[in-house]
Amino acid sequence: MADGPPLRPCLDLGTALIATQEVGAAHLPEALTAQFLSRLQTEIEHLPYEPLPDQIGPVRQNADLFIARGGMTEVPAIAELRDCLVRRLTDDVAAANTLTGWWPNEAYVQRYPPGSFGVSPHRDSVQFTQLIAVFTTQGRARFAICRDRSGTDRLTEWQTAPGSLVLVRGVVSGHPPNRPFHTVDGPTDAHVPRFSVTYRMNTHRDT
Ligand SMILES: O=C(O)CCC(=O)C(=O)O
Repeated sequence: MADGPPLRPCLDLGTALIATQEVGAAHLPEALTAQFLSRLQTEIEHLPYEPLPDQIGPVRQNADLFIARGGMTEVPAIAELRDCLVRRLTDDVAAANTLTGWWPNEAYVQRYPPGSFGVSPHRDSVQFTQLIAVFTTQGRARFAICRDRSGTDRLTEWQTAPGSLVLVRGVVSGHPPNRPFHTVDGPTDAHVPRFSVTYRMNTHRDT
């Protein structure tokens, strides 16, 4: 049962959302409350993960994946965080009128073992609309916005850590597509796997 809000009450989602829309991405180092972070990590620790394919087109990746969809009833902390994130974006944030109807119907839970190289530079698919929200729940890794797929020119780079949130711009209806190339390195710490939970609204699905 819930015993505290997932997101820190003082979180400045407004500034982060405007930055995401203007420059493509934003980083909030401390987004989750400590209590909720612990609950979320416990929930995702032993999900039935499947290894991601090593390569999809030009994108190389080294992680395990579990996807929760629709009502997400099997993962109540993930569902609760989704509700809270959407509520905070729509109630608290003036710029949220540009996020009309954003309802993430998918949560991608990724586990990066120590020694993984992460995910090479890529853009999220066009079916993921408006916003992509990436929470780190355990471990640390460099997350970078890149000029192009080569990844040689990192425009912005952050250290993700437990409780942090990265927002990435998705496709916005009526605007030219300008999804940023981004990449995440493998876990920074040699013995600690990294876990992330990424919320996406997949327009190719009904729920
Ligand atoms: O695990 C992450 O930090 C996000 C990885 C990513 O960019 C993706 O799955 O598209």
